Amino acid sequence: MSGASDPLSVGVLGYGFMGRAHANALARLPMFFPDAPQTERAVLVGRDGDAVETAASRLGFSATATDWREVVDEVDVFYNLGPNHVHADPSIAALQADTHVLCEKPLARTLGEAAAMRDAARDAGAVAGCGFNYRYVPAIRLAKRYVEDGRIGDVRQFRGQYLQDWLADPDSPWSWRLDEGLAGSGVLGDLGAHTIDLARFLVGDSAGAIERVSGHLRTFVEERPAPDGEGTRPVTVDDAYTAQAEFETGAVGTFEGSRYARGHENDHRIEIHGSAGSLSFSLERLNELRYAGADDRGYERILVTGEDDPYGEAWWPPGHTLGWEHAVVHENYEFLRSIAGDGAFRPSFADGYAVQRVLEAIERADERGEWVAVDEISG
Ligand code: 4PW
Repeated sequence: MSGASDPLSVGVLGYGFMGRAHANALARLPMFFPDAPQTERAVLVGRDGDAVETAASRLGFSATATDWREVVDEVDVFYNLGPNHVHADPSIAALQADTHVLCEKPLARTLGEAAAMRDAARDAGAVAGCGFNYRYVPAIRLAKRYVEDGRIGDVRQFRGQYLQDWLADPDSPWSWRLDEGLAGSGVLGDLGAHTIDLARFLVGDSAGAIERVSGHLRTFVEERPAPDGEGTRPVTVDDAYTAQAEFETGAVGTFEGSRYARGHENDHRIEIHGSAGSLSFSLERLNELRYAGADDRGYERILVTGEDDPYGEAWWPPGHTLGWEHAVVHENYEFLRSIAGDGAFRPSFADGYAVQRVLEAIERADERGEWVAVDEISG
């Protein structure tokens, strides 16, 4: 590990989509957020030695490893960007060595694993963050500001949909995301976790906790072509889910997710309706927030790229839009700042656990065909 004034050494497990997103964020930080703690992309971890070497040279890591056990107590910070089935053990081992951890979402496959991770984080002298990156989209942060400033009034309704289309073709190949043992759940954990996290983030302070939920999960295609072209493999998770929710104040919620929604490649939509106004956001137009106040005849479109908007000063002149990857840069910035002692990082492992509890309640509600109280769920 490095000394007090050295850059933080970062070990990263995974070099797929999330590995690239976070390596990009670490590379961008010194250019756009000069007050961010310095980091060194020290070790990239993956099972395939040749592939990890190639990825490391492209993503700017100085060393590689094929076993996370050799890495978690050798670095200052460990990014767990692997598939869901490798979230728990490496993250817990890192926290036991007081290594800071950023783990991708959903926190774990099961509530039991999530509870063990939350406990390890509680007992560690290290920061533990869960990768709900959409909290760091500027328009989402502005939405939170609007809720806090009372521009929505009393929150009455939260509506969240996360829609994708990459499984609409029944010949799309099988992957780990379609296996319950590897992923935990399907669309519910992969996309629904983001929606539930945003519900907690945006209206949790005003509408309170999610108290009870209904649940409906469906698998449309039961088997898919094996990735190696040899036969098929079973799909053991949901392709789509819907759920209703009730918050502590009596506010109502609806959550929906699908990887089967043709016409929506990656669209996370949020609407909040309150006694004084409404907010509307779509990830397909992530630079915009729409707001309707009590006296407005419709929504006003706010371009969230001004200097006073969240993170606006760090990037381009007003009106020069941002993309998906910028939220990951902001997430890394806040996470590293909290390691340097500048405030507690949220979403924490406790937040990841709280989301997992709602996911579990939705699954139970589906199995039982009735509403389930979230505080009945433990693990
Ligand atoms: O976390 C999510 C992923 O698992 C992402 O934000 C989008 O959906 C992209 O891939 C999946």
